[in-house]
Amino acid sequence: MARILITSAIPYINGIKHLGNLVGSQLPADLFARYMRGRGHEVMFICATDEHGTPAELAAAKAGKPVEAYCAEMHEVQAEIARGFRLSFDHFGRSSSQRNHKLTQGFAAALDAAGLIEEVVEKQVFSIDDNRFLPDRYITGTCPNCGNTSARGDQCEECTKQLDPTDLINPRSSISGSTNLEVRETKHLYLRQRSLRDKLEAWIDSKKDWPILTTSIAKKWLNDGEGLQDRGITRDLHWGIPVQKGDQPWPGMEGKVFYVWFDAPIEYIAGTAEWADAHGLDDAAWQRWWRTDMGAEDVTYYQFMGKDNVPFHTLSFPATIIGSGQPWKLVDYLKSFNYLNYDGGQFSTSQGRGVFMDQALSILPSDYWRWWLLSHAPESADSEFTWENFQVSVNKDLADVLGNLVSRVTKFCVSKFGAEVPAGGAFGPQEAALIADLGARIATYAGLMEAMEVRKAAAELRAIWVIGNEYLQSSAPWTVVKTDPEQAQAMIRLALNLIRVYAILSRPFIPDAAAAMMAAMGSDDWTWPDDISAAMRALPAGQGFSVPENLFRKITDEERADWQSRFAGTRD
Ligand code: B3M
Ligand code: ZN
Repeated sequence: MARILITSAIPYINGIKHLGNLVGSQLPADLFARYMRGRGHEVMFICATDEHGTPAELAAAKAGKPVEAYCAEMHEVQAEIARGFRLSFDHFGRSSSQRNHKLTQGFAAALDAAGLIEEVVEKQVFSIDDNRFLPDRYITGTCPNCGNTSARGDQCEECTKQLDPTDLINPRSSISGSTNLEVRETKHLYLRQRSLRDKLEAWIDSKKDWPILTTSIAKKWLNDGEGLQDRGITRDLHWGIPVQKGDQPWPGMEGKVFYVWFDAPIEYIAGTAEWADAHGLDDAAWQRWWRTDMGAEDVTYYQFMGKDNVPFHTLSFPATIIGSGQPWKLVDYLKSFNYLNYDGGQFSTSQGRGVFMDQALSILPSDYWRWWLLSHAPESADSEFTWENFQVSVNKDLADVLGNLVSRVTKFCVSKFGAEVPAGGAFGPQEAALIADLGARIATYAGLMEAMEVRKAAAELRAIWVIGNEYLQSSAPWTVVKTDPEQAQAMIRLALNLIRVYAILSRPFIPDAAAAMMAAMGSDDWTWPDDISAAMRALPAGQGFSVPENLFRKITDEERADWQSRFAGTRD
């Protein structure tokens, strides 16, 4: 049994996320967590809301609420939707927690003690009309790297380049739109990342098995232009973690807070501490996941995120960890995703374009979305959500292939032999061939799941459903029953066992349907079918089963057209 730590990029608190956000981090992380638990490993799966920085302040201001209240409310909203999508976090934390305050201030103190913090009097953009500094997203302008005209002061979402507000061409205030800006002096802490460059490069180079998408982004920003730059890790904002050196004040930094991207990844650690607190456990309980001096040397740590978050996780956060000189766990495998587009354009939170997580759940159960999103995950390239494609996938894969097999087999058995696993006959060559084929395919599927090849794993799972249908097609128990009912019983016994095995295999993708299938088979044995021959004989003859009601329904053309027009515009 291995110990597996999994973190998903923590979503910004500023509103409900769209399906593109979901498929880029939380959902594939959940798939992996569920799979690893299913294989009997000890898993710690952490996510949280990212509550600091300009996104939170701007959204709270727009909602007309104090930022603390706004964050508390939105955290609950996001937590509820995460439950709706069956995201199986061990803990869904908050980056504004006291745990994160303490850890973040502690990291800053350790970095300072290591000589890696520099106090810099820098020039920041000040808005005369807004009477305030405009850090990060408070300022919008043209990206000097790619020309995107709506780049924000912290990063260009188009080309992923990390920016400083003063880098932007034609800058304007995100609050008022004002261009009446001037540059003023203010003192900030800088993390001397440049002096860690060689260590970071050696660490990245040691990750031979990372996806190209991850390493190419990391290397690009490591070697871009003058190379890795020192980064300001504090801001002139009110909301955030106060700048302190551990629990001591930091002279000259009063009234300032840490930069959101400094404290957000630390929340992965803090979230695990919050998990321990929520369960009444001591510090050792979470430290054994994170401190290599406390038992974490045998933990394997996986991170999941969209490509725009990669530079922060391959350079900034590792710089914090390595620079601290303390024995914290570094990520072992970083799985990153391209973007999911929406019906000929982009999903956009700021423009409210696309399907948002709450809207998705209001029209169909989570399994439908989970299946489509995961089986179309934007791994090797960007991918696109279209309603046609969604309808086809759901109707074919879920309703025709999987759902139909389950309902056909159970209904046939009830009508011919009763609602119990039939005892007659024995498996013959056709059954042996299916079992052998299943064994080989399950091994392939497991390999793909372990490698986090999400799309390929989905395709293999679907193929496993298909061979069950093919078996039924060719063995035709509905015909055989007329001449050899004993043999038909053996076929149906096999098929009922197949439903249980499908429940186990499919659970990471479609947990609700899997639970319904397992319950219908009267079983609660989720043991992975390593021994497929035994697994196909697991249900004892005579055991009662039921016909699961409406495992999946089809999406009609009318519904598709309706949703297409309902979600064509922008959200209020
Ligand atoms: N909140 C950006 C995002 O939601 C940011 C991720 C933080 S991960 C530590 O895409
Ligand atoms: Zn750009």
